[in-house]
Amino acid sequence: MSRRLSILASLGVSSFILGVSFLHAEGVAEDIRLGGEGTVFTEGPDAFAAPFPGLAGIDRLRFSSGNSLFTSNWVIAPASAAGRDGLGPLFNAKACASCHVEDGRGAPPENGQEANQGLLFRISSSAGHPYGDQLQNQAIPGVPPEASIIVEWQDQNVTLGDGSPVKLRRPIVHLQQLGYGPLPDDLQVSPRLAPPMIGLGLLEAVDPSTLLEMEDPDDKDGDGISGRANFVMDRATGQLAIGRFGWKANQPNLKQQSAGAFLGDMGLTTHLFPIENCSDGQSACQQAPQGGQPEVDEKQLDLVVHYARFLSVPARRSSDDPAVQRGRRLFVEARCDGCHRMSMKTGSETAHPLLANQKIWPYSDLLLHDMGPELADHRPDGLATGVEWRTPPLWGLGLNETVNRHRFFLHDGRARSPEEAILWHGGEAQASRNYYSSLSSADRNDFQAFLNSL
Ligand code: HEC
Ligand code: HEC
Ligand SMILES: [Ca+2]
Ligand SMILES: [Ca+2]
Ligand SMILES: [Ca+2]
Repeated sequence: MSRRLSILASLGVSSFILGVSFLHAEGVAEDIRLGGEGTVFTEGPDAFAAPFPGLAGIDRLRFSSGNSLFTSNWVIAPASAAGRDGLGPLFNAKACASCHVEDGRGAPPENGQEANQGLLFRISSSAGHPYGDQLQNQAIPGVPPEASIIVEWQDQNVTLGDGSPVKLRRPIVHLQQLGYGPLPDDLQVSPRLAPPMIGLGLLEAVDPSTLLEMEDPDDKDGDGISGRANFVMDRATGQLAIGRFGWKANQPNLKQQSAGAFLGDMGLTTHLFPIENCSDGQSACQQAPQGGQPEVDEKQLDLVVHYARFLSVPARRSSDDPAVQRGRRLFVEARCDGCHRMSMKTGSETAHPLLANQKIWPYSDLLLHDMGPELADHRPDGLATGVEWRTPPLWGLGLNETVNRHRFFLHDGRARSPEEAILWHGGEAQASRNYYSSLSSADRNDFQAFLNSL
C-alpha cells in the first residue's frame, strides 16, 4: 500500500465522528505533513537528518558536502587540512554538530557539572569588559579560555490544580577560573540551548508580511497575547530585517545565523564576520595564527547554509489516536495556538523552488512574547527585552527523545518534559499555563499525547 493510502486507511472514520476538521478536500490529513513537501516519513534516531525528499542532482550533492562541513571538526591553524583550519583561538566547540547533536537539540549539564557544548552563554553589561558577548570556555594552546561555567540546578515545587506535585528546576550559573580578570557586577548571563535544525529553510521562506500579520503589539483583540517581531541588522544588506532565528529571534536568516555561529561558537571568520573574536584585553588571542582570510570561504559557508535549509521535518505520528485528537482540542482551548501558530504558508519568492508556497505546521509565530519573570534572562537582544522570547516551533517535539535521548526544553534546557516547559510559561502565556494546570490527569495525558505526536 502506498504511504498516502495507508494514511487514508489509518485515519479511518474516527476523525469524522469526532468532527475534527483537519482533513484535506481529498481526505488526506494535511497536518501530518508538518513541513509540506519538505516532510519525511521517518521516526528513527536519524529522523532530523534527512534532506527534503525532492532534493535532487547537484542540490542533493551540495547537501552532502554541507553535511560534512557541519559534522566534522575544524582544526587549529596552520594545518595541512588547509580548508578546515582556523579553529579558535577562543571557541565553544569544534563542529556545528557537537552542539546540534544529530541535527537535534543540545543538552544542559548535570547538577554541578561544567557546561558542555549543548549550552552556551550570552553575556552583556553596561560596563566595559574584555569578554565580548559570549563566553568561550575553550581555547587553543597558549590562549586562556574565558571561564569555566558550572551549572547548579535549584529545585522549585509547584502544585497542579488537582493537587499533584511537580518538581521543576532552574539553573544557577557559576563562572569560575576567569581568564581575563573579574566580570562586571551587573553582568547579565543568558544560557542558550542548541535548538534542533529541522525545517529551518521553510521558516526562512515565510514572507515578512505573514509574520507581521500575526503581530498584535498592543493586544488590540484583548486576548492577553501580544506578539511582535524582532528587527535586527542584516549585515549583508546593512538594513534592518525581521529576526527569525535564535531563542530571541536575533538573526534574520540562515546565512547570518551560521556565520555568527562559525565566529562566536568556533572562532572561524567568514566574509560576514571577518574579524576574529578577540577583544583588546585578549592579546594572546589576537596574536594567534589565522587559517585564511576569511577562514571559512564563501563557498563553504553557502554549503553549510544549503544544508541547514534543506533538513526536512518528520511527519506526525499517531494523529488518528483518539487521545491525540482530544489533546489537540485541549491545545486550542488552552490558546497555546495564540503563539504556537499551527500553520502558515511560505512565500512564493524563496531561495529555492522547493521552499515556495508550502503549507507548513511549525506551531510557532516566530514572534517575541513576554514570558514572565520566571523565564526572564534580563538581557535585551535587538528589540527583544529581557523578558521576551521567540515562540519556538514545536514540530519534531515528540521525536526529541528518540533523536537525542533526552527531553530537555526551553531556552536553557531547564524543563525535563513538555509538561515542565508548560509550567514555566508566564506573562502572556500565564492563562494558557493555568488552563493546563487546571486539567484532570486524564486530560493532561491526552494533551501530552498530542504534543508527542508532533
Ligand atoms: C557551542 C554550541 C553551538 C555550535 C558549535 C553551533 N551552534 Fe548553532 N546554535 C547554538 C545555540 C545555543 C543556538 C541558539 C542561539 C540563540 O538563541 O541566540 C543556535 C542556533 C542555531 C540556529 C538557529 C536555529 C533556530 O531554530 O532558530 C542555526 C540555523 C544554527 N544554530 C546553525 C549552526 C551552524 C550552521 C553551526 C556551525 C557553523 C552552528 N550552529 C554551531 C549552539 C551552537
Ligand atoms: C504567549 C505565547 C505562548 C503561549 C500562549 C504558549 N507558549 Fe509555549 N512557548 C512560548 C515561548 C516564547 C517559549 C520559549 C520560552 C523559553 O524558552 O524561555 C515556549 C516554549 C514552549 C515549549 C518548549 C519548546 C522548546 O523547544 O523548548 C513547549 C513544549 C511549549 N511552549 C508548549 C506550549 C503549550 C502546550 C502551550 C499551551 C498550554 C503553550 N506553549 C503556550 C510561547 C507561548
Ligand atoms: Ca580563527
Ligand atoms: Ca567571549
Ligand atoms: Ca492579542
